[in-house]
Amino acid sequence: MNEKEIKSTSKFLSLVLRHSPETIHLKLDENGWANVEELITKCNQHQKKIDLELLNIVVETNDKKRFTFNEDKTKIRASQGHSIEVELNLKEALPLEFLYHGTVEASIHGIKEKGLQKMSRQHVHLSKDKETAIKVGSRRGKPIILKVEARRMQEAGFKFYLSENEVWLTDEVPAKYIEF
Ligand code: HQG
Repeated sequence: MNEKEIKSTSKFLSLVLRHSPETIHLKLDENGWANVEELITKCNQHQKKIDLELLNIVVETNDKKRFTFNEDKTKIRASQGHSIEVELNLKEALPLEFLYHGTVEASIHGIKEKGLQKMSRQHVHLSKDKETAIKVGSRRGKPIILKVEARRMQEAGFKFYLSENEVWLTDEVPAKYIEF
């Protein structure tokens, strides 16, 4: 099992568990869970070679803990990042004073105008520290880090959720709570 295989499997799982399960004719339940046996079978039928051992390694070693098994390991889902509608039963949580968002220059104009929006995902994603936000922004180019006044938003009635893998999620961030 090499790094490359693990990473490509993680990417493939992100695709089918967050965005388009139909690519491999997989069905997720309303909470985003896929049946593990069905997932393995359907991946293999669609030219993505995978077995339980590889799946276990991907779940356990994933840098962001993107995927979780249920208790008896019969089901698996992505902890956040979905574009398809799923009910994750996220826990509402009390954010720190500030949270961070990594983005790039091309998005700044739109963010100043409309605040941070979900775009194609189910939530706006925020990070608890700048380092993580830099990584998120770097996926698109030279990162720009925005500081979000999370506590003040929360006091004004906005809700925050913490995913199982510790990503902060919210519905939107109006521009007035963002330090550019
Ligand atoms: C931008 C990865 C213009 C926003 C990461 C971002 C994260 C706007 C892009 C997770 C805007 C959306 C999510 C507005 C927001 N006008 N642009 N009003 N509001 N944007 O990928 O936060 O590795 O959907 O700044 O680590 O980049 O996949 O969101 O650049 O946790 O597990 O629109 O995905 O996790 O991009 O990333 P995304 P994101 P994984």
